[in-house]
Amino acid sequence: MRILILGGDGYLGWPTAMHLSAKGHEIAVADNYLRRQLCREEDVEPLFETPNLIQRTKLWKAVSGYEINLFIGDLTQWDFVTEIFNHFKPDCIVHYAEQPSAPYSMLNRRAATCTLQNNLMVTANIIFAVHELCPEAHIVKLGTMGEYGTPNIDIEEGWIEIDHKNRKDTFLYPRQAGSLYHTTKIMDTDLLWFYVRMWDLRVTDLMQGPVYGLFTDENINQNQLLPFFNYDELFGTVLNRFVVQAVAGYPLTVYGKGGQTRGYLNIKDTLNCIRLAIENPPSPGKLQIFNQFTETFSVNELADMVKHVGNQMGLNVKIQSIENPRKEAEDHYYNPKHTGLTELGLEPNFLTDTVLAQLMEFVARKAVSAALE
Ligand code: USQ
Repeated sequence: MRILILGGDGYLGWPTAMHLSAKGHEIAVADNYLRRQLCREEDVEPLFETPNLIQRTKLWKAVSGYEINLFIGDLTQWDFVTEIFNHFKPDCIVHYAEQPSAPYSMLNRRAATCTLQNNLMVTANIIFAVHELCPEAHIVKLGTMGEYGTPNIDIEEGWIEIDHKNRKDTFLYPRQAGSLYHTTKIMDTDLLWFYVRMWDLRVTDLMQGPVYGLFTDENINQNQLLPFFNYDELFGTVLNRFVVQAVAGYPLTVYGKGGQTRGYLNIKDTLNCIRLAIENPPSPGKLQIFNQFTETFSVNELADMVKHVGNQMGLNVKIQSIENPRKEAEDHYYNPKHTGLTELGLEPNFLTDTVLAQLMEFVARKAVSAALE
């Protein structure tokens, strides 16, 4: 298949590009380096430098023999989008091209409008480009479990049947986000669902939880091909952050009571989920939704696991509850369904002590080499 990956420079975009390329698909990536720019502006650089996309695609060619097509530009610009679609003619579009940080989106007006403008304009441009230029193509959109929030009832997989005054109908499961970033993902879902109904698009919306890890089958022993690894309070997701804190001898920053529970997954499983979604497109006029995570943990549980593994490695890991910088429930019911991707064949890579130890050892080696530079 010809697969276009939007946001192909990102934490998930680049590993996805290599994974699908290794499976023999024809891949193109598009990116404007927004994430790199925002990290520089906020002075929150990742743990180690990563090559740019020109360098990454060359390295991948040298390692695998596969070519990845490259488009550098801004997907909020219609001319750039049509240039890519006319040139590459995708069968499938994987849409990661969004400002991905909840705390960044809440920083100030500028960060808020950047998130709104970027996320919604890219989604709108992709919808119009598919409709006008390749109406048969399948859009695989990265949504987030955070669209559902933390309701006091079970979370269904995208849809809920409502029985009201003796009549029944099926609706999108109620959404109630806890950040502007998550709200843009709800708006994306609404836009996609609207145009699925209007134009018979084929869309899969993946409600993903926080991802952890660095290693995939394609970057093993290839440090230059690793994704970004942010550990700061804006772009670092919680487990990656705790791993770096443990290695650095910094107390693990549990926000508030630490009962915040989310559905987590290993980066390897993100790639498998995306591949499974691509291999199982919905029919035209259908919005397919999967909840994309493999196991749930509270922040306290994650901190305890990192402390346990860190202490086994000889680190003296401490946990510290700090005032929660976010407005969120710290103690809540959480029971989301997630059977769709398993039924398609997902075999989860669970969070074990070995997986954590591998990540912590890698981060420790990076810290030593940085100290020697
Ligand atoms: N947390 C801490 N201490 C920290 C950092 C985070 O207790 O030092 C807590 C947060 O308050 C939150 C939980 O850990 O309750 C998860 O936070 P996170 O930063 O790992 O994840 P989040 O901001 O929710 O966003 C991440 C990705 C986002 C994705 C989302 C999936 O950045 O792109 O959509 O995970 S979900 O959380 O299911 O909405």
